[in-house]
Amino acid sequence: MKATFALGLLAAAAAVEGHGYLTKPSSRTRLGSESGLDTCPECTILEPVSSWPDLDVAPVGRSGPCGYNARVSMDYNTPGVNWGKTTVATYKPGDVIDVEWCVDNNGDHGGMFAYRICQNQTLVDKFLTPGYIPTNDEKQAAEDCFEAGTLPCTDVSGQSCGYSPDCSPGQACWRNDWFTCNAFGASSRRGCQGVDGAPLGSCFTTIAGGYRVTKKIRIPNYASQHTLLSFKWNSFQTGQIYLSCADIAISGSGTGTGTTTSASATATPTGGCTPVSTVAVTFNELATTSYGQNIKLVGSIAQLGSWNPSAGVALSAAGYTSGNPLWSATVSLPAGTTFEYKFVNVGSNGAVSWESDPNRSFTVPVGCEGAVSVASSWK
Ligand SMILES: [Cu+2]
Repeated sequence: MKATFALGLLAAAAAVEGHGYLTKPSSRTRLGSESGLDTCPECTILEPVSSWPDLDVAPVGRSGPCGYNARVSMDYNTPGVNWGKTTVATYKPGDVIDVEWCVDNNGDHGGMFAYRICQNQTLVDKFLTPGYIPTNDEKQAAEDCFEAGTLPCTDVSGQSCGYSPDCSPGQACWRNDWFTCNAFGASSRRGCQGVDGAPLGSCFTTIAGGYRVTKKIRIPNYASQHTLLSFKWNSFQTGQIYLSCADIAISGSGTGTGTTTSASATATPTGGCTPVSTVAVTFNELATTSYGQNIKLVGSIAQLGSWNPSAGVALSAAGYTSGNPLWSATVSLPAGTTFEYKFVNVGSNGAVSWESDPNRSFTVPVGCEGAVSVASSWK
């Protein structure tokens, strides 16, 4: 089990330095580092707390939604010398924007992360007033507001929004509105650095060099001349949470990006054939297995078990040979359905191993074809 493996490392990992912070847009923490006042921007840590599997349960205390760096006694919940007084970026409501954070090579704890905007200006103003440090109650109230203002991964059409490989269905971390790092114990493209697979040094950290982690978020339909974008990373490996904020403005008329529905974009078939409402989709997966192992198809829609392997679709090995290890299943699905999926290998003892990230995705074609097939190989 992955969880057992991770727990075995916990004692050794607790002393590991490293970690991460928001870099694009420029967070207060990044500006603190660039001004020379913060000698370890990736060390702004809320600890020790319960960071997993419930991502929202830990009180933020003095860390607030913008972070407190105990190493250099810097509270990023108030404007400082070179941050917090002006905005670093202006967006329009509905804009889809690129965001980036940086994880240190020595402290990639895996887990999940989120970007949030609190739409209560009165609360946010407490964090924009030079010389004023919000009380812990105000920090918690703002954190609750930021949690309510999580910008879902799923708001950006075309973005892959999978579930954490270190989380199980039924656990509080089983959610794909947050972004997920790859499996903590993966042998390749592991953890948060594996999300982009970017080279070491692709962003700045002070301890062992950083790896950038990029995603897209959609700015909400909300306007403010000065508000905060808060970044929160919950560690899977350690009882740590990383928080940082960027000062941004949201103004102008909305672009509406991301609000279009995918169904309307699908071409209407022409040529006199009869459009079908359901399509028989055959999945042909080449996967070498040993005796007693079975391959199942698990995905984001109910027909594929809603990511629950025990409710997934069993593939047949009727066509399996040593030279062509074919597993196959046919599922009837509504035309136009878009979903993500993976194959899993279920051992004779019930142990489930998943294919590596990223998730596969598929859209059932709309048209006159009543059957399609999808070929793939175990990855
Ligand atoms: Cu750490």
